[in-house]
Amino acid sequence: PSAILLKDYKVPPFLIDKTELTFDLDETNTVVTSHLHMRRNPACGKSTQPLVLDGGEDIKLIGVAMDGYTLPSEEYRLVDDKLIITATADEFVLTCETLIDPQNNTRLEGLYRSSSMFCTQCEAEGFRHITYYLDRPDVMSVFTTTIIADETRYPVMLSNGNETERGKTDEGKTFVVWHDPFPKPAYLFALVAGDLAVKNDVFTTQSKRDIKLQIFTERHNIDKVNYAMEALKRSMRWDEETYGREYDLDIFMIVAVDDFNMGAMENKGLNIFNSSCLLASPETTTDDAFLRVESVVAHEYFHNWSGNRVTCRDWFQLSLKEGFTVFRDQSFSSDMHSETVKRVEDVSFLKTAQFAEDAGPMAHPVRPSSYIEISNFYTLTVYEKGAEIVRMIHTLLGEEAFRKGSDLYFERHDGQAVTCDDFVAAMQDASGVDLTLFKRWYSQAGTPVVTVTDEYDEQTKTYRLTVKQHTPATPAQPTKLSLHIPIRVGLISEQGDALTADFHNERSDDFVLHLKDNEQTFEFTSVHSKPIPSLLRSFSAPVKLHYEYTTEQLLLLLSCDSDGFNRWSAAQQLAVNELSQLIQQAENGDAFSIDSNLVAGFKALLEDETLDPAMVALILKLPSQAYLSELAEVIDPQAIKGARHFLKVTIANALAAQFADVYKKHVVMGKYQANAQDIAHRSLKNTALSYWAESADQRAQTAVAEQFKQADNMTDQFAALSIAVKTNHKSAQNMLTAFYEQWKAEPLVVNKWLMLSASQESDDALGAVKALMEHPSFDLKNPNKVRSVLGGFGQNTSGFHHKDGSGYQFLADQIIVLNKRNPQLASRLCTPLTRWKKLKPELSVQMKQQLERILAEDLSKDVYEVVSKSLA
Ligand code: B3K
Ligand code: ZN
Repeated sequence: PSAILLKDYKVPPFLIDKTELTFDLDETNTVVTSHLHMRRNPACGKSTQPLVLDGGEDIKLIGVAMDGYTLPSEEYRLVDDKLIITATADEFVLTCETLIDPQNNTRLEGLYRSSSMFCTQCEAEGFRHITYYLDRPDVMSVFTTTIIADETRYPVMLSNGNETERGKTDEGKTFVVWHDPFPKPAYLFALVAGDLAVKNDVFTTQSKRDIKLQIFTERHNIDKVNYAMEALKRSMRWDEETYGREYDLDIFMIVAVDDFNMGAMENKGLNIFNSSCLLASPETTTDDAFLRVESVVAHEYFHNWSGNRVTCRDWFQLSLKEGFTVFRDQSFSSDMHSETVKRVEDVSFLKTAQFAEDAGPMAHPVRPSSYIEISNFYTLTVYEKGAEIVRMIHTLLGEEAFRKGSDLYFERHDGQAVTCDDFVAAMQDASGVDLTLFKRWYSQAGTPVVTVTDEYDEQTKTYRLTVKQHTPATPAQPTKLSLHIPIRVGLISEQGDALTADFHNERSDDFVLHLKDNEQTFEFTSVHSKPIPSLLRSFSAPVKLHYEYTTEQLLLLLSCDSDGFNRWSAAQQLAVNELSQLIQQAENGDAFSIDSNLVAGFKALLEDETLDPAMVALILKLPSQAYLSELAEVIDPQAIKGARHFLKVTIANALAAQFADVYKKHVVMGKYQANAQDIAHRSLKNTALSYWAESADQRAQTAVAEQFKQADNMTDQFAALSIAVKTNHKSAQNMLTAFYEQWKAEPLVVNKWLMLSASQESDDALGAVKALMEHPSFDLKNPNKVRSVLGGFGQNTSGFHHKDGSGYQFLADQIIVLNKRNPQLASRLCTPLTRWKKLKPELSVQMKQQLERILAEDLSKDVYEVVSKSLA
């Protein structure tokens, strides 16, 4: 397979003004008829280029006609899934009839079946699996869609826009016509048909238009959509208030489906969701999952402006819509709950997973310059680092100018397919802030390392920060340029108070430094005592920061920094420092020993009742196995696991009484609510329990078992179950069995059970996982189930990282099976194997062997790209 390059972009030779589609739905033989009103693109001048339409190996062309004239077979060609017509007029209507098989579409791209319904997924290039088309985002067309089906089995038939007509065909089937007045690329097309239940609501916009809101699910799930509906209305209000964006159509629909490759999809007026990102009820859904539902509902809704009204010129620009929309959904969640908690969670995720991607074989810029399969570029870099770029622009411009910039962007480009450069240009033009140098963030891959040193001159009361930057080489980018990095800094006295200074004619204790060169010194004057710098406040740039803090300084920042994010960051650094020592001891085969500084810090936190419980819970969470792996030069999974366990037990035993006390104090009374306050208390309570249960205090074991039995909500029940499994509670096995029996009729809960069971460490962890894949609840067609089991197994250190390589071999086997069935899913499952170079040598060779074994297969583009780049 060959690579597609950004530099080869050319405007489309043809445009499609109108697209008329008819679907005669049938499980295995759906006939799709398209009428495409086409003309040559005036931007190409006088051209005679042939018409080349995208298709797929899984669609069968029945016939093609031009202006009603059926083309004989010598007047068109089918080459590499493309339909080529050499001679065309300047303007014409092309009619195509194709035959597709939704029932056997296991790729879950194009039109497919999930349970008893029909649904679609067209981003990025799924539409070509429905009919021949110019399947690229810069071809925007007005769609009219007719759906024909048997009404008794498919009473609900939906597509984008408004329903304009409904009636009976001559054969007694029902037809429904949908018209979407907004021109859109094919990737935003959607169709749903099924016997679905609906929840209705209304949202009144700022200009007093009533929008009909509808959420559709299979009948047994309709009692679980209230939270999503409320979240949708909050999102609509927030986008009006924060960005001045009002919804455009008169109806907005969401449909939940069980089989879905991603979280959700922003199809115009008809979002389609993985049911795991939409359904929620206190009994079956954890706090984290409630928050995820809220943020995904918001994310997809926000795409209506940042994605649909203004879309991408080509797929290299994916972050134009994704980075911006993630930034928007993060800001929304931050406004709905706690700003600091949200920031800590997002940054923690970025530093764990995106930094690892940036350091691995698939590292790519936020705007990639080449790809083999675009599905592989729906990455943490495009999404999360992309959002950080928008956040940095927000920091550089300030709230007000940023809003002017976004207003200008939407006004200038409404109805267009544009580039990341266009976005930055609007921000620059509206604010007057020069972003020329800043734009390198879009084209340069890798995580910059920022190293800070400082000096204080007692005599002149001058404080200097010297800041250096360096970005390590990444595949295909051996040399790196310096970036424009906004570094927010605060100064704190040795007593823990804010310390003011003069800097660039401003007296403050909080500044944004603009690092642009490889090395720069920033001078602060009239600084009355020696400061401790609070660096990179609220994580003002996605970089790795190095500054030689002493333990005392970190403890001071932990207790006194006015920036909540940096208090967390200080605690993380303290924990990382201690864990690094322990990991070293494990690797050397030494007995663990530590004089933990965390104990004193944590004790103070646990005893201070004035603190935000959510923050305390976050600070108490030790750096994860995955984050410590990212930090490691060479990963020794067993050593990391052992070190974390030792530190946790040490802290647990030292502070058992405090954890028991906090556990009891933060029990939430009354009816379950997924609001910030209650979530915070549950989070602290369950974090305390996770420590207490590691201590020698037997009462903790009773508390775990009691909570599991008594809990009236999934957050508490699942927390107790997870703690029991992770601490080898004597009833862990019984609890797992009881949990399955209680919830076997709820697939989303069963997924959690599958994941936890697969992560359970044991001597025969692999055997246990194989048994799970034979379990009646497992289903290879359902990506959520596959991800639960294989994702859980990936966290199973003794099973996945078994020294005989059997864990890696097993994962490779699954990838090989799924490669044909569902290439997108298979490709994502490769991620753990792409880290092979960083593993300790005896594991590294085993992983590499499995990658080589996969590469020897007949591979989809998706899997081929990831595996071949990993071995390069
Ligand atoms: N835009 C979709 C992603 C579709 C991915 C297809 N491979 C979800 C989102 O970011 O909102
Ligand atoms: Zn998105």
